[in-house]
Amino acid sequence: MKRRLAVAGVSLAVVLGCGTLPAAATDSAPAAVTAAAAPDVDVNKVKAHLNEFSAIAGRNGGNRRSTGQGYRDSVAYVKGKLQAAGYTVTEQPCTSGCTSGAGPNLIAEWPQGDANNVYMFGAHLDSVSAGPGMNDNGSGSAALLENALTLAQQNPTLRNRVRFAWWTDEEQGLNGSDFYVRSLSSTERGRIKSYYNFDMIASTNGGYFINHITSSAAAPMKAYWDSLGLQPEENTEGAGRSDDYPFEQYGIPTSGYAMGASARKTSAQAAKWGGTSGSAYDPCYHRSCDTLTNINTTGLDRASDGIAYTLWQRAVDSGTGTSCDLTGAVANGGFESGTSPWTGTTAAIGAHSGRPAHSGTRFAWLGGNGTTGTESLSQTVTVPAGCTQASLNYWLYIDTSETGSTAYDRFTVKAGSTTLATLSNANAGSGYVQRSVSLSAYAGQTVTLTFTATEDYSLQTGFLLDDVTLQNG
Ligand code: DTR
Ligand code: ZN
Ligand code: ZN
Repeated sequence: MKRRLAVAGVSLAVVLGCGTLPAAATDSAPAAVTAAAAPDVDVNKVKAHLNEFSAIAGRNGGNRRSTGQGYRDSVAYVKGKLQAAGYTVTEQPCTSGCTSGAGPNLIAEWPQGDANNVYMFGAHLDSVSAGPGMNDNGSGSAALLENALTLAQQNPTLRNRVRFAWWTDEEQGLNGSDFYVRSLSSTERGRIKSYYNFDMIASTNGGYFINHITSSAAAPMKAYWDSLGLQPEENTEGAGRSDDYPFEQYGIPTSGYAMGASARKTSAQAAKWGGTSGSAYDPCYHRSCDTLTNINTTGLDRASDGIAYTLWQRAVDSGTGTSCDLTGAVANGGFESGTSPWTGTTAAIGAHSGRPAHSGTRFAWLGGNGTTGTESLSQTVTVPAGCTQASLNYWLYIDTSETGSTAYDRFTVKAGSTTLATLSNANAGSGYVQRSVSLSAYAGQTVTLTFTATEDYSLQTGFLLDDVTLQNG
């Protein structure tokens, strides 16, 4: 049970954009120049990179583990290809948290587009010691490399910045990517609008899995696989187990493709995707048989093309000349600097004993009174016209004394009078969870965002809100 608030009802209003209609909604505007279509990524070229990784493992004791020469040779191969294509490439030694002797991360950025809006695409380049790691994770590494080379070759005008990463020491605990994210300043982290991960994208008995499939970051990944009729599912098996996790923990929206590891295909999945139900998605997961024959070429092709689709959607100039900068669109979203400009139940904002903030020391504690009432916080925000992928991200800790799955106490997120999300005591957990709703429909508009907690007469549910931001993607 929390403290009682003196003031009931806080609402948050956000104003989006500058009042212009999107081009599609007007017939008086000249036809927008549409973005160049995403290219087809040649799966044979992706497989040629896999052949190189296989040969490298063959020369180095049969693996590409992070501490071995097979890993360092893999780095040299990827780096050489990227540099020849015109990339600025950085080897980042992992100086803390990595296994002793692990080789570096490799980071490559295409030097075009808005450096304040970075879309990152990453894959781990190390294998386990047991084998050459062709599906895990030659597949993601090779698909990413061929995408980077295709981008350089096509050289479209970029609206946003594209950065690629090949991570070290993933197999020992996501160490290379964790080091990278920890090493960034908060300003640099804030520039990364989404991170896309590719780990095991050619499993021979695989499925079509997408990380955070309903998020706005995942939208282009899902749209591409939907267009192929693949009926993708959430990547539950891989949740928290690959290099997207450190980014997620810092509040950066993440998604990615995967085809699965040691978990077994269900009969429903075999019915829609083919393959063998009751068998592992990758029967050679972490084994010596994860060789060139352990590659699903069809899956690899579909993932490679979906990466290109996503990259083009996120970064290639749409030709409309509009840009999107959402920096500071939500003011005081972390509640660290007083209550302004929030309106409503501003007494909910503060450092409260007994419950933590998600970051910093202050947060908004809505509800939690165990008595009938409504509390809300509002702020008005503007979504610039160029922000056609805007999402409202927030961290919410639902803490309840209710039991069971009946919704008694509710939390809503509204834009104007439209309810974008409804949660309740039935969604309670043991800590903060990042949630997001799309505000893409509000590009070019000003809108009031309102977070509201409504409780019934007994058994408290507290809705702890922190780190509210607007992001592109
Ligand atoms: N990071 C993977 C672990 C993993 C486990 N399940 C999945 C499913 C989909 C992708 C990855 C994973 C590894 O490198 O072993
Ligand atoms: Zn992996
Ligand atoms: Zn692995």
